[in-house]
Amino acid sequence: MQAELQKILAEALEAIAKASSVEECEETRVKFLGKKGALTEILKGMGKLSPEEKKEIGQIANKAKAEIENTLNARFAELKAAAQTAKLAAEKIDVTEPGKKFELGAKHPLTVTMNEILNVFKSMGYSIVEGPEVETVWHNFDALNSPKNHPSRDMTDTFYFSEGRGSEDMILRTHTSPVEIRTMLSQKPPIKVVVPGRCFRNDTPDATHSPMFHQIEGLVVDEGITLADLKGTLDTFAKLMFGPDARIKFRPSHFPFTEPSAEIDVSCFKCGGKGCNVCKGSGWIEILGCGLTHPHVLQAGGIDPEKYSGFAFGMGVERVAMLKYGVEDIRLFYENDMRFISEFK
Ligand code: 2NM
Repeated sequence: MQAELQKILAEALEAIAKASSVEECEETRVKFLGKKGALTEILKGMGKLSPEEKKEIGQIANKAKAEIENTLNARFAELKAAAQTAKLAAEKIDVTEPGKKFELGAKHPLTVTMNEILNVFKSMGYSIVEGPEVETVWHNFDALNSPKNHPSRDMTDTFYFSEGRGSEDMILRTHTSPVEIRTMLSQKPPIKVVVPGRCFRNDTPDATHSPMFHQIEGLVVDEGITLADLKGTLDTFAKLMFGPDARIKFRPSHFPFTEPSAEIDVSCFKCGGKGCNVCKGSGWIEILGCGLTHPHVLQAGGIDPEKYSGFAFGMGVERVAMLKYGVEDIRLFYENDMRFISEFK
């Protein structure tokens, strides 16, 4: 038994010395000291021995066990330290390497333009409101005094969600005006709001058309609102947006939702009115449509047109941005090409 113990000890020490990883070291521990390990098996057989032999063999066995344990622990520590050293070496960072260059993003030119327009109206005391892009035919057309046979209602112009054209049918809004209807229905005058948002028209894309584009519309409703308020407001807007020398000109026009209606030209911000490539030689640039809110529209919004009057206006954000930045093709706004977007940093 003594010889057997010596043999196990020698084998164990050799196995420990050979163990080249923490895992192998653990396997060795189980093999010799585990519940079914070689040394454990030997000690189980000691019951059959005489008391003297028990004492003698027990001492040898305990010594062998202690030696195996100590050697194992030392080897464990050694291997763990080696593993840690290897890990640190693998993770070593050369702090003198040049850093990765992170390109700073840029605000989209449409966002910049939209915020500029909105900030001008905010400075004049307007609230910003938003509403759904999916609308009912009623909010988008009927409530806005649009004739039942108006071509803008056609499937060739408007995105319908169904075959029907009834007031309850759903479409993608063609302008942000339905939000003004919702505002009138939920707020009492005085109302003074600007409404930014996406609009959708079934247009074939080209340099100046996109089936999705952005509008900003405004609506003011109160007692005694006149065309003079509209003119003063838009003149102030033009000067704050395009500079103190900007002038505006009203051209009669027609919209179903306003009466009278006008289109506004602003003196060319590039040439100041002399004529250039931006204004195509005329000195003027068309920037928005406007008018006094039609009594039918006020009525649809639950507002008494005998007591109240209002004005409204609308402009295309893409158009303003194209003029301002000299962008020649509207489609560039939607391609997310960083070379284009970075030009506006
Ligand atoms: C325009 C031109 C003229 C307009 C009308 C309304 C509403 F809903 F209040 F009646 N909002 N915006 C309007 C008027 C829009 O865009 C060219």
